[in-house]
Amino acid sequence: MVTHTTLDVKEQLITKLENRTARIAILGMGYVGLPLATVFAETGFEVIGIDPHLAKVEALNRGESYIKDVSTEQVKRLVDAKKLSATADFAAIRQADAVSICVPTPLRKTGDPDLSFILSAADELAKYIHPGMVVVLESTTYPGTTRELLLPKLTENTGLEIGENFFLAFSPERVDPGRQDWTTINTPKVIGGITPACTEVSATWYGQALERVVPVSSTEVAEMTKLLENTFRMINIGMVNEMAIMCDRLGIDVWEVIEAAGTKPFGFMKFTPGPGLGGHCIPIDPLYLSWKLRSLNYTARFIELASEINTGMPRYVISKVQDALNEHQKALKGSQVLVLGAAYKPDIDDLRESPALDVIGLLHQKGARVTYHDPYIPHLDDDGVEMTSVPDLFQAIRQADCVVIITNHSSYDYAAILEQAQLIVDTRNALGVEGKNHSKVFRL
Ligand code: SAJ
Repeated sequence: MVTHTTLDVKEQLITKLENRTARIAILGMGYVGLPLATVFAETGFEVIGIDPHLAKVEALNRGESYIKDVSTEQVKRLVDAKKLSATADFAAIRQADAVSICVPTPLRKTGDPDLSFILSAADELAKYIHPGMVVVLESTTYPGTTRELLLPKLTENTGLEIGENFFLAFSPERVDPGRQDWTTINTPKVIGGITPACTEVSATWYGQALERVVPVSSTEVAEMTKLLENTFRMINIGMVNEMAIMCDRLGIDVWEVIEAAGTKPFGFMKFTPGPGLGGHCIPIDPLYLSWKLRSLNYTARFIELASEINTGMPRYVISKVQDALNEHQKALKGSQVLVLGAAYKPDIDDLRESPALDVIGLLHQKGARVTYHDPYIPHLDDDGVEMTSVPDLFQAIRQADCVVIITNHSSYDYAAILEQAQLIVDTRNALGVEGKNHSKVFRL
């Protein structure tokens, strides 16, 4: 029931959001939270970033960025203008009017969703939450999380009444790390509330900073929208990986097939095969959906099949390396293999779920002598095996019995690599036409 006071609460909050006097708190200052904080701060809001990692808090308060997509110049300017600050103390929520939760939603070792970050953020929020607040969850999760987990934690024992003096919504992040053309500001933002008033308040908030907000009817629709987006990518990548395996059996060049199919101006979207599926989103988010459906006695067959194919790609790459070495009468065991590129995709410095780690692990298991090079990843720890990127790339290339291109960073001189390597397995078609039909190049 909307009473005179609750109408005031909602209207007062909307007014503060519209005149940007509302104070913003962002929980989790990672690759989603920091860009979002800067976007709100740039439009005049006073933003406080809350993160348990003191190193991040201190860096931000020194005016330094640790996220490639956010410049230190921008952070310094916003911190100096007192529009952005950071703290590890969740009590700062007490002063906030609007809170965005941007914490990780990884998988446990068992493959089940790990909601511990969302739950601990909710527990902290429940301590300091007050009437007249709007909370938006951005972390990718299964449909129902906001209503079934977050809502009870934020309304039980707090006396808050959802949609009347407290507003809760879900808005999926759509950050594509490293992308310059589509950013937090200009990427349309889907947002769905627990109640229509929740949608109205949260859409008003985000609409003050983002170019386009797309309100939907519920938090479940917003949660499912994100899962459709990422499941779409995972399944199509899995399909094209299986295409690569089938073309190999048929003796057909899958890269030429994909290029040709890509000339279709409608009804086709190009994906390319690779050594596996990396990143903290695409390989993981769809498994939140299949996990939820299993609890409802339904098997999400497309997701499970795509996941099986994608996770099998590193082993398929190893078989290609063995075949390539075999052409040089060499066994994989004892051969020197150089892995080129470790990040999960080109031109970024992120190792999370990178297939390079699986390929390196499998090469070690097979007894190969493994080195790696990645201009963005100076060191890596592969299940306890500490490795350092080789200091002299072309010396390592010349010394390698086989070079495996796993991540096609644009900074590599592929012509020189082709010239100086003895043998190359190219899992990304990085060598392009020069690599096609070249006697020392094997491709997926
Ligand atoms: N990959 C392929 N073949 C392809 C495309 C990608 O093997 O045709 C691999 C990549 O090498 C990488 C993985 O899949 O290992 C994921 O790649 P991605 O391009 O989906 O990149 P992410 O995970 O960094 O970012 C994605 C966003 N990417 C794009 O939309 C292009 C988007 O799906 C989400 O906004 C974001 O995840 C997220 O945060 O969910």
